[in-house]
Amino acid sequence: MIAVSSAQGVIARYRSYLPVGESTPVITLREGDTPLLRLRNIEKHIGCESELYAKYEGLNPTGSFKDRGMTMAVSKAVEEGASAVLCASTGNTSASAAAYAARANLKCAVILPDGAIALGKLAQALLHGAVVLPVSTNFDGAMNIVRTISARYKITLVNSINPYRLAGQKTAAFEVCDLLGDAPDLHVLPVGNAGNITAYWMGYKEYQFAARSTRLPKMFGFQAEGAAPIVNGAPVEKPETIATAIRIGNPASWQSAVKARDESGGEIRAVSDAAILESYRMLARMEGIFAEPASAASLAGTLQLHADKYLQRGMRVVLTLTGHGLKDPGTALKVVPEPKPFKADVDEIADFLNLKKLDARN
Ligand code: AN7
Repeated sequence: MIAVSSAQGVIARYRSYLPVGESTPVITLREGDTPLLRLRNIEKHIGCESELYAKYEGLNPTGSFKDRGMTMAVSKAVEEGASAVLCASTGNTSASAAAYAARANLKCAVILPDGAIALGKLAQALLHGAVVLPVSTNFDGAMNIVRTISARYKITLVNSINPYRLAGQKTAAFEVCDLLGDAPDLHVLPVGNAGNITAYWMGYKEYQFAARSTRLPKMFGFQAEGAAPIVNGAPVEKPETIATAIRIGNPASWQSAVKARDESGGEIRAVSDAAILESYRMLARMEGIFAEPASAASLAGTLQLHADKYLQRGMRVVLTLTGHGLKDPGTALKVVPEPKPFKADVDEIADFLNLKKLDARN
C-alpha cells in the first residue's frame, strides 16, 4: 500500500456535515487541516492572561481560507454540469477559484477592481489560467456585475453568496473545536464581505448541535476603519484601507454577520490601518507568522480587546489569520527599512554584525 498523507481535504473529513452525496465529485487540493498556533510571545509581550491561538489559514493550498469554500463550490458546480465559474474578488477568491477550476477542467472568469489587488493574488489567477478582467470599479461594483451576469447567463457564481462556499468555510470552526477539545470563548476575525464570520458561526452552532462541542464562542469581527460599513451602519461608497482584501463597502453577508454578532453576544468593531500594520509586523517578528495585512486585523482587534480589559485570565481566544503574507510582498517591503548593499568583505561583515572571534585553535 502506498503511504498517503493524512490530510484529506475538508469534504472527505467533514462529509456528514456538508451538502454532498455519493455522486458529488470531490475536487480537492487537500485544503484545511491548518495549524492552531499559540501566540505565547505576544501574550507575554502585552501581558495578556488569556490564551491566544492563531488559526493559520495562510497554509491552505492557494494561501487563504477561501479554499475551504471553493472545494465545495467547484465540486457542486461540476456535479451540476457547469462548464464555467465566475467571481468578483479582492484577490483571494479569484486565486482560489482559478486553481480549483483548473483542477476541475472548468473555465474561470474573474472580475477584479483594477489596480487594487495584491500582486501574488493576481499572479495566481493568471497562472492558473483564469480569464482576468480588471474593471475600473471597486469590489462592490465588481460584485454587482457578477450578480447580474450570473442571473442572465450560463455561468456559476462562486462568490460567497453561493451557499456551498459558506458550507465549506464552516469546517474551520469544526477544526478549531477538534483541536481545542471544545469551542473557544472568543473567536476573532477580519470582516470584509462578511462570509467567513457567517460561516464560522454556522459551524460552531452545528458542531454544538451534533454534540461535538458543548459551548459557543462570542464572535468578534474587525473591519478596517476606512471600510467599516457594518460598524457605521451604512454602506461605504469609497472604501479605503491598506488591507486590500477587506476593502469592501457593502458586504454581501451583512445581515448574517450582524446575526452572528448578536446571537453570540459578540461585536463588530473597526481597527485603523496603523494598528493593522503594527499587528502585521508583530506576527512576523514575534511569532514567525507571515500573514497578509487583512489577516492582521484579527490581532489588531485582539489588542484592542486587551486594551479595553475584555480579555480575562484563562479565556481561550482564537484569531483567524485568513491569508498568507507572501500574497502581498509589496506591503511587507513598505513597512521595513530597505537593506543596504554591503561590500563582499568577510571582516567588514563580521565587524558590522558585532561578532566575536573564535579562539585560534578553531
Ligand atoms: C485575507 O477574495 O472578499 O469577510 O474577494 O481575502 O469572508 O469576505 C476576500 C476576503 C479576510 C474577508 N481576509 O473575509 C475576496 C474577498 C482575507 C481575505 C477576508 C478576505 P470575508
